[in-house]
Amino acid sequence: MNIEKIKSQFPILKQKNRGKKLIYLDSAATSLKPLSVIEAESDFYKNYYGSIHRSVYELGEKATNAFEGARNKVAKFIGSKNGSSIIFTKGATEAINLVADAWGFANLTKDDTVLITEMEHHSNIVPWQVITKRTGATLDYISIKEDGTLDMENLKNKLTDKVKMLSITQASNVLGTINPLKEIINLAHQNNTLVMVDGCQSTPHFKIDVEELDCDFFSFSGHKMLGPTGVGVLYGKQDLLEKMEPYQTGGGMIKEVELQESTWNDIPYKFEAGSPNASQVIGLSHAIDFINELGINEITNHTEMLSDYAFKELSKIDGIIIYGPSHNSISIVSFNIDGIHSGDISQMLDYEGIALRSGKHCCSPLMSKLNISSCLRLSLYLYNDTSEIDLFIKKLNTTIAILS
Ligand code: 7TS
Repeated sequence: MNIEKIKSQFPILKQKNRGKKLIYLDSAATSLKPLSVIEAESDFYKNYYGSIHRSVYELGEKATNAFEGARNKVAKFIGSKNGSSIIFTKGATEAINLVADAWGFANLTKDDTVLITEMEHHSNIVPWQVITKRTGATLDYISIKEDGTLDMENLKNKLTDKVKMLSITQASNVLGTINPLKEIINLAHQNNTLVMVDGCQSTPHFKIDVEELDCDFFSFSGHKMLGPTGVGVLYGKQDLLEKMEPYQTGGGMIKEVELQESTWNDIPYKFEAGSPNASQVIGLSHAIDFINELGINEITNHTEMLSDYAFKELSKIDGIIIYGPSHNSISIVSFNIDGIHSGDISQMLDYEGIALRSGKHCCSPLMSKLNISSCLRLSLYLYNDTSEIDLFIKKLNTTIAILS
């Protein structure tokens, strides 16, 4: 990949951070946006803006075509045969809440268990806490091992006939661990357990094929994969979505409305109440074009190479503690420096132009498991190169020398 050419397509990389050249190392929180995505949103507002799904006039028709075209593009991108399995939400968080609420409320009882893992983001913990409390069901956690991978023996032991749902991240936003989903989903299905996948960190980095995985639900956010904020996706198997009650109600999601009763629209519209986030959805469709043009496998190779390099260089630092497996394809490396608070380091690096995150990364249970209160996280994407890692390591070493 020609990284210089790629960089030139991200206008924000021309900005400075605290007066220094911006080195952006926080893509797991949110990715930067290429000009094509920024312009796609503005083009929609300038040239064919109209209310979608409800207008006969030409502008509205063009807008509706772009919106529905985006749905089909997303379906293809994640290997779904049917556009009607793709529900647009405002993000992965809303997608998981949708399933926890709409599926969970109708299907969970006090005798049931929802299983998640110790490496989940709060977005895949709290919705399940709330719905298990409301229904009287139990929420249980699969352990992780010392090396930051999932304890498969523990998973097998916990997968009892009480477990109705297993909700699991495909890739950890702190450890970088990639979970063996195919095997996990097979085990769950043999046990009649449904599987919801949080694909937030995996979708930007490697090829997703929901049909091949055979997951029941899959969610991700547009803003982590070059798309706009305010758009995410829930994929669901058609038979499950058809049986589920709506999550939110109002315009667009109904067939008939009478004074006391209403009937629901077909999927996916049943789950898209209100005027949709059309500009964001159109922006996401252009983000997918950008990724497809580069090639998702090329992106995987590049970010895998970057994280291998970062691991190698970081490992040379005295007093560093790195969390998670020493290799991953999503370019995440989390660490602490013995005796120095992670927040102090990220603050000092900020003054060197380097943007990276420190904190709990919305994974408090994982922090407790690792016995730490916070850590630093380096996360890289297709616009990063090894020279940025070199500069980061150099500045990190200076920072450590000052703070030690
Ligand atoms: N799941 C995972 C694995 C995530 O990393 C995130 C966001 C979410 C769910 C929620 O996504 P949202 O777009 O709905 O907010 N992760 C992060 C992060 O690691 N730093 O900031 C946000």
